[in-house]
Amino acid sequence: MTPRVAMTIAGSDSGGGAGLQADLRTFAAYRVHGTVAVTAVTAQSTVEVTAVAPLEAEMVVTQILTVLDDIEVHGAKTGMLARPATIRAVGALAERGVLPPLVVDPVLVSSTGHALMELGGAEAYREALIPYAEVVTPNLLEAAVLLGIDVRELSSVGAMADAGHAILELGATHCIVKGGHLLHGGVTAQRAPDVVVGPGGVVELDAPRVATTNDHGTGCSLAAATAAGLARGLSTPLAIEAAKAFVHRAIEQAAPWKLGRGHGPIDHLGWGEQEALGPLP
Ligand code: PXL
Repeated sequence: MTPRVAMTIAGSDSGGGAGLQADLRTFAAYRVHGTVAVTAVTAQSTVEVTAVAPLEAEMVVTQILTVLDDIEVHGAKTGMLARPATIRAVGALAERGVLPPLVVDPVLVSSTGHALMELGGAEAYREALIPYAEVVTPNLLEAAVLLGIDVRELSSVGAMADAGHAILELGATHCIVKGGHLLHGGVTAQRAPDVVVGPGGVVELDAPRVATTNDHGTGCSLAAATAAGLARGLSTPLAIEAAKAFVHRAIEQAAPWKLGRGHGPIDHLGWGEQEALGPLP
């Protein structure tokens, strides 16, 4: 058996919770071989991002082309791209048809409020990368920035669906507007509904909110799981549904973990389940 292959084009999280580290664990959980184009190195913990060092866009492209020249890759995701020039360079590869089906997580700002993208990122995503995305996965804040609206306008499932449709007008095929940051408004904080908009219409993927601070890397993992599902040959709607279930389970199982003083990682590899079986050798 030769595994299917996915690629993450993403930044490194030194704390290991988000970024390419979360993506590779997600690929492993899906039994998909993971390849990586690193876009930036971040110095961060579960509490804060203290520094970001982006790579040159050209180096990111070289990593991608070097891998693609040798290995057939069946699905890809972009995470933190750090620079508008990198967004445009990856978009140019997608335009040339060089990349496999692409999941674009339009990362702009970390949950702790640290900028993970230089100025001009939203415009670059809109113009140069989202048009080639099979799936785009903005959270509420990213959707608002991409559309130039106030995030408070996205406080209902209906408004999230409208935002998803507006993002599809940029050229993407599916959009998941993630409700994880939804705190007020028509939908209560007890739910974390994601709204999926695509050719088949609007689907609300609802899940009870898990009471946990171990939620770092959930956005990265959802996009990576969707790319892994596509790499395994799932249809896009099924890949999205499976990804949502995967991340929900990983959040639930990591809820008791105590890794760091801030937002800890999620349980990609089902370690919580193994604990129930007793200690490993
Ligand atoms: O979740 C966005 C994200 C992506 N990539 C890296 C990150 C983060 C959030 O902290 O650190 C490297």
